[in-house]
Amino acid sequence: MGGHANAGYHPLTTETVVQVVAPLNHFADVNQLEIKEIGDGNLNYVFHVVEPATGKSLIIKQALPYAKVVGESWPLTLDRARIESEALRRAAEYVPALVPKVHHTDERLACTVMEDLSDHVILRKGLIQGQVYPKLAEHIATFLAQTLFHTSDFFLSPLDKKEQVRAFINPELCKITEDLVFTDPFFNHETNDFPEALQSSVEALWNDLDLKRETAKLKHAFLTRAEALVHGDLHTGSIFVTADSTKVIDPEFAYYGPIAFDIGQFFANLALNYLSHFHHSPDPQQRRTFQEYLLEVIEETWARFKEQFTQLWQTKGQDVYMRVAGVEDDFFERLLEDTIGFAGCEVIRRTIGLAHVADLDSISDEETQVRLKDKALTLGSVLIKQRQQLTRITHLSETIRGIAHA
Ligand code: SR1
Ligand code: MG
Repeated sequence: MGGHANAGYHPLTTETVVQVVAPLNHFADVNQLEIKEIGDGNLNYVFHVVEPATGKSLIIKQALPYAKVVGESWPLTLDRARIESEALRRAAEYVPALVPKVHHTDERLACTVMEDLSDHVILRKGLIQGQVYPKLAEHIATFLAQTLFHTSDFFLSPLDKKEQVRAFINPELCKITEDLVFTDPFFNHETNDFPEALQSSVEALWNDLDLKRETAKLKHAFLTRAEALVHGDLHTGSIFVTADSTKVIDPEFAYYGPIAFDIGQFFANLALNYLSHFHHSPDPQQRRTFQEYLLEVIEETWARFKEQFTQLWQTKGQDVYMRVAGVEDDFFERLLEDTIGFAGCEVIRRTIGLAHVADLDSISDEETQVRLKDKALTLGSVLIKQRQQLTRITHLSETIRGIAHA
């Protein structure tokens, strides 16, 4: 990333954010704004801008030229801000209610001005607290089916599709996933991070050649299979919720990749939350009910996704082979297998890789945390190695339940 690419860029501050919002004429008086930096993610600044007199507000998200989680020693392309803006706009063509509205994109400053979702909470936080979101499965299934189908070869002409692949080339962010999800956790790599008490389980994983052989296939699919514009980081921290609203945020990792990747990441994060409730829900009955709700979300998301995708396939499918008997069944069969495999990789990397999840890391009792992380490693490994035998979505929920309660 040379100096030229960043010409005119400077990190925003609570003082300079006003220069971005003033030309938008969104607020009555830009001299009366309350501005706070509220970003708690790994990579970016997030400014919350409120005008108390009118109650109007906006979010300004700015990419930094490095990964905030590590510091300036990890340079990172600013182009991810363009990718995120474009991916949100693309999703809004099909599911406007399920993404934040983008008001403005400033490529020079690598920032996006978007709808403020402060009335929502991050799904991960809500799930840790044991909150039930009755519309979650329906909304995420719709988001997945609509965005993935309409950006794929099933819908786009081959020429348009290649144009889209070109527009969403995202090599640096993909490299993060290639390393952090598919490679480093499976080797003794310095980016890994796990408690000492997990050392023998982690070493067993590193020495499991069947596991590595299967993970290599999943990594190869991530590297090569440009099926659709995937969100690329669809964990429960990339989803904002209320009781009746769901908004998918943060598609800076978007690129043309395997359809199963988004679905797998979502399911993996629900599975990790499932495990964490052995700590977060001390009452056994309450815990059981909530854990079963999480499995229902997985099953309902898959069923509704399949239903919607099938309907799109039958009504809008462009390729002549989509009418050939068995082609659709073959597609869904492979999709579920890959979904489960990708879910396994995500479970393992969130447990022993660089970027963890609060669901497990917030467990104060170290012994409990290690015990649950150990189960997570078993689960991830089984999902990767046995994905070909898990041919129904209920096999996935049974596996999560079985390993968690073993
Ligand atoms: C250095 S970035 C670490 C992780 O945060 C992002 O949200 C992605 O999940 C990435 O793997
Ligand atoms: Mg993110």
